[in-house]
Amino acid sequence: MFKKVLIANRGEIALRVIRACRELGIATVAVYSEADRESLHVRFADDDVCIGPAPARDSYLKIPRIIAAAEIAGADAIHPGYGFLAENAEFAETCAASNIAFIGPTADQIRVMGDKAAARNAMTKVGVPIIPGTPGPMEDAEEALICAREIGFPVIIKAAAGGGGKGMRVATEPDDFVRSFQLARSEALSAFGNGDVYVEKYLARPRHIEFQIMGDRHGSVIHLGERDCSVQRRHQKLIEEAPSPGLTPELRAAMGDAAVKGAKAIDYVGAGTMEMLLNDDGKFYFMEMNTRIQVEHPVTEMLTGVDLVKEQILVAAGEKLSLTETPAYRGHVIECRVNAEDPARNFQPSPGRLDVFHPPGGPGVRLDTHVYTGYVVPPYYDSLIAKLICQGRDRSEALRRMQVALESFVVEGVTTTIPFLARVMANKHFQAGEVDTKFLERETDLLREPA
Ligand code: MV4
Repeated sequence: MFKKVLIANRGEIALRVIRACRELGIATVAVYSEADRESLHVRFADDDVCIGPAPARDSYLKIPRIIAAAEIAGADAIHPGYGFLAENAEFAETCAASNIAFIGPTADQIRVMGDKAAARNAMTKVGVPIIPGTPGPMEDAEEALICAREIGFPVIIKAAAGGGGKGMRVATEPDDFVRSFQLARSEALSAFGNGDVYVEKYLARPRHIEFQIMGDRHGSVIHLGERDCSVQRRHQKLIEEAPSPGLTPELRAAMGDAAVKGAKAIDYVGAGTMEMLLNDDGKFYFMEMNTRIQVEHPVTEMLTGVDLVKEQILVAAGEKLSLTETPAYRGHVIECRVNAEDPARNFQPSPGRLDVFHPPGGPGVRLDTHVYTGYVVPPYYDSLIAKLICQGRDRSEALRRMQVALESFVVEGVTTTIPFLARVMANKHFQAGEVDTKFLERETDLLREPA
């Protein structure tokens, strides 16, 4: 087993990884930017190294500084968390070349899933359904238009190097296709340094359903159920839940089988997520795979009782997964992301001092956070201050627990999304489980405090 793990991250996920290491008896090293000197991850780790100024590009994204910190502190493994370098194949490669275990998949696995066109091909080969579209990237706009007509409008043009909603354009009719295609190509080139784009059928109101995958180096790949992440805004997830209220047992089984088959196709090792779209006609498609632990992983942890971060560490050290099949589900789980943002002002960040931070609690309530009364939310990073996860015997108990928890959650000094989340919980469509990726575009009243 590893002796010392460096956590190449900050905030709540750094604390989450430190906890898992402590349970396993592994020492920890925190890295921090000058803006995070007072952060809990620095205090809770056994060792800490400052890696540069506040902007992430000068600290949390600097590969040589993180590798140097690991060497100085004597870490034999690095956990990347999510965001920052978590899906950077070059970072995974540099770790390996420096004799440091990367707690995650191989660089090749990150690379193939990072190229969304290559990922589609890998899935097609093993019979995992993909959204009808071009077999690969298209260069010529007129040729692409011929394909688009065959696919049928509306279509969506996606950057191969994109993902998570970056570099996408919808073309509703042939007349605006060529212009959209050229724009998508030049945007992809300037955003990712890679102008490859492909074309897909555009689904108007899909649900976003993702399956949690775990694989080990002994050939075992399992899924741990799905999460419904349809409530999003500008590709930022706000609420996640499991099981999805939109799946029948048959659909769940079919999607789970496809997710495992897709991950097995690349001999996937570690924690990963197969993102799928479920169309309103009941058909599902692979969309992309995330090769990291995700923000919403606690939903699955509460649903299954499995510690996913501990499994990641065990698997990276060459051990077998602690379970051989999908575990039983324990009722229903909902997660709300609490951000220091103002929903009425376009979710504008609201950094600053937390004059009061009084968290909720009770049975079935989990709060993953790095903040405390007096903590100053810095303006440099994403504005997540807490993840509130509530479990119940069924959806209505989980939902009620979430409502009570949100009502008793007191944060003063910054504007937070707590009142907005409480309004979503009280929304009749949300309560009925009728959500899709356009939910918030329809229910715009939820963004403002009622008069
Ligand atoms: C789509 C789509 C509809 N049709 N692809 C958004 C994130 C990125 N991973 C892909 N996304 C989408 N791809 C086709 N062919 C709709 C979206 C989409 C979306 C997907 C999941 C959750 C929220 C979303 C919000 C807008 C668009």
